[in-house]
Amino acid sequence: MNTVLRIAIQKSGRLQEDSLKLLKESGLHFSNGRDQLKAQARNFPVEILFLRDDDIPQYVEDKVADVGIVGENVWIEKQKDNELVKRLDFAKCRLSIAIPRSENYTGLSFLSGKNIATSYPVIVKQFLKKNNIEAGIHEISGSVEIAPGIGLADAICDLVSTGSTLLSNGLKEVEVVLQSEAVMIATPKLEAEKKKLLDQLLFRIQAVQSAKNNKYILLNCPNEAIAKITSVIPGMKSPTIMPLSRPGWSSLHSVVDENDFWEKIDQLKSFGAEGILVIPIEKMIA
Ligand code: PRT
Ligand code: ZN
Repeated sequence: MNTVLRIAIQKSGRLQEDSLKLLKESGLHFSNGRDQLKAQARNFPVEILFLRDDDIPQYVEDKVADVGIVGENVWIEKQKDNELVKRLDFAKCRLSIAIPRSENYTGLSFLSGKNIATSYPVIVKQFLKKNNIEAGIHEISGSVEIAPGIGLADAICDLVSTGSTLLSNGLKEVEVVLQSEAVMIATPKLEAEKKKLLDQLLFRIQAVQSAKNNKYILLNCPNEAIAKITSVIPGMKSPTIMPLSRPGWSSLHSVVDENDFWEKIDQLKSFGAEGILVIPIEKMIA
């Protein structure tokens, strides 16, 4: 039988769309119906399993799936025998402690002897232990943010992204316990054939991620500015430079990092660059 790499992703929820997108951008073609439990890629030996995110670390440990995509928060909480193979740069959030806005927060010692409601008892316990704080942990599975309001707990520890849930429940964030994003996990000691497939997939994901973080840039500049401009946007090896029909001018093509994009554009303009075009890159292989 041909080897197939089984990848578990969330069936529905915050991770689902970006997980599917990542696999599709990595060139996997498959159809995903609403109530499907699994899908077979048509052009790559991969099978996709659709599961609840909380179950994914266990399935990966049990080798029902070889690889899974979950929030780092879930991965750490479940403490399963999995390896983190790639950070995926989506579903970014933080796991934070929050208390009623009316309370005066005096630092971590505020939590001593208090009751904290959370869906992440393992992570909270580790955090308290590390900081030498003795506090009660009240595990609840959903709507953690209402716990202080109904007298169930003094504080909560829950995921935060914009902070609006805390705000509308009269809470304030006081400690960040963990920064999280979607991660790819794998069973340790994957058999050689599957490891090869995983490496191919990781290579493609890397190309997709690099492309997202970079832009293709074209500009016109006076020839005497080429050296300065090259020092700002050196590109992958070096920029491509082509003469314009207008004497003394060139067209320069390179790649620029998304993160310092605006700062660099300002520099390029000050060096005399004109007619700057910036174009998205679909895949980028160094
Ligand atoms: O059904 P299943 O068990 O598969 O899904 P789920 O309901 O357990 O998880 P889901 O889909 O809600 O979240 C999946 C993963 O998305 C989480 O494990 C995180 O890794 C990631 N993620 C990113 C978030 C958030 N951002 C987030 N904001 N998960 C949950 N939230 C919730 C949070 O719990 C709180 O209720 O959103 C609210 C806070 O958001 P803000 O924007 O108001 O701060
Ligand atoms: Zn879940």
